[in-house]
Amino acid sequence: MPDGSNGNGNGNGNGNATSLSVEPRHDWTLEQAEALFALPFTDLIYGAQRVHRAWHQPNTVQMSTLLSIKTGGCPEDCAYCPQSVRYHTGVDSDALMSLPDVLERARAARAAGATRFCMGAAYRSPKRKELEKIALMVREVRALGLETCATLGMLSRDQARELKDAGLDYYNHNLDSSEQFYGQIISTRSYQDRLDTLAAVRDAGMNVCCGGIVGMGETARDRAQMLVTLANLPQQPESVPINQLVRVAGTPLAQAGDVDPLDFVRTIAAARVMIPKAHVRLSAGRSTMSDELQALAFLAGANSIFYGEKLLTTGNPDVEQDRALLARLGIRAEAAAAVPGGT
Ligand code: SAM
Ligand code: DTB
Ligand code: SF4
Repeated sequence: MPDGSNGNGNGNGNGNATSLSVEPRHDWTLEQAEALFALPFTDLIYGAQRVHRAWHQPNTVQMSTLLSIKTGGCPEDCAYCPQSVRYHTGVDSDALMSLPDVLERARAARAAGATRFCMGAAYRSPKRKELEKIALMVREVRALGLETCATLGMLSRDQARELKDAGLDYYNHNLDSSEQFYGQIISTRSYQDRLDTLAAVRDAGMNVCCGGIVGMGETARDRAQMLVTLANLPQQPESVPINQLVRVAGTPLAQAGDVDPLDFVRTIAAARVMIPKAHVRLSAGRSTMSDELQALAFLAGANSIFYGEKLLTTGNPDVEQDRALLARLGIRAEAAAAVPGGT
């Protein structure tokens, strides 16, 4: 085929890896996204690489370290989550960590090579006093020269502005899946609640970190639909975490079926194509992934990881293991965005 066509064109410009637009589009249809997921595997990866190299430095990953600053006791009923008070998972409900303890962990993350520090709290939404304390944490962590991220549940517009004023760079709030599937996973808040928080975060001027989970029993169509929703937002997220479900005993999804690893990689590749400028994060689930599967995810356009031996309550590969993997692959850590340096 002298024109480089792979013969899979479906007339909408997305069935052919060489015709995939490298520009962000906000008019994705579900049919186009499903056609992307259904491409021959190497065509999809090739398309993702083309998009990746148009916008990103190849062979670099952004490294974020997570800290659970308030663990457990959450009133929400997210079926995947070990921190919901409704499930018996062995995760205790702790108080909000103190500022000195958080700063000690942030300094350690910086010393290990992380450039972003992400503080997670098991809240439905933060209360006034809690937000005041967290805003102070954000200020002080940023003064260490780290980019700051928080994930605290739903935010009002005023709360989003308060965090922005404190210097919060990113807010993580995941759609988790398609609107259609969401109702089977969470009943205590709506998909629209999630979208409203994302709009409040965006309007306050923060970067949006928003993605989802693969492996909860959703279909390929649900994965495609979630990415359509993200891609078609007025402004696409800057960061897109793709988590593989960590099956935690005691949660309703403890017995969820295995994900086909190649379908997981397809989700990463589709996120890369549909949200071209974002950092796509290979997020939860790496502890059970082989080096080869992680290499495929990087090949598919993932360029960010959680770095450090713990996610929020579950394990993550240790730092030495990740350093060895990245060295094997010739991948280096991405430099931090300019954050006013501190102590
Ligand atoms: N409570 C806040 C919220 O739900 O927005 C912030 C913390 S919550 C733990 C952040 C995200 O972690 C969830 O939206 C979900 O995508 C992810 N997550 C939680 N449990 C997980 C699991 N077992 N496996 C994979 N991802 C998980
Ligand atoms: C995201 O998308 N994944 C992270 C982060 N955002 C907050 C959380 C993963 C949590 C995995 C289960 C746990 O460790 O509790
Ligand atoms: Fe609570 Fe967040 Fe876990 Fe849902 S995902 S139960 S909101 S901590």
